Amino acid sequence: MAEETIFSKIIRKEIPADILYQDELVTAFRDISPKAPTHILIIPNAVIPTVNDVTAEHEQALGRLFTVARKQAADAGIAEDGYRLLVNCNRHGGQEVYHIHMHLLGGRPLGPMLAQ
Ligand code: DGP
Repeated sequence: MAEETIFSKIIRKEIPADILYQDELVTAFRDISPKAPTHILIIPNAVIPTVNDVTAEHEQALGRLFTVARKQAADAGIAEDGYRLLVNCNRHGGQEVYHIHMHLLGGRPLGPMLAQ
């Protein structure tokens, strides 16, 4: 069993978070430290630590991250202008929380994909 993180507590509503959407597979909530006017995290409810741990079993939940991202972007009014979906993996990717998550960022021009 993969180790739980603070995100499992958010999924179970044991700690506060601004949850925008939840179903049996995924949860979407606002990032505590937003890097853009819209910054939403979309996560599977099951603990998958990193992209390196993904298997075919996870395809349904991970596919849903995209359908929820599309809907959240539309609801936030940023679909037309555009946005960025980002998944960090391990140290070089800058991953801080070891429960796989998709960042939905938008609401302003985001600039080049990488700082350098
Ligand atoms: P990453 O670097 O890809 O692992 O991003 C982790 C993100 O999770 C980071 O943008 C901040 C966010 N985050 C960390 N702890 C919490 C929390 O307790 N609540 C919420 N809403 N976001 C959190």
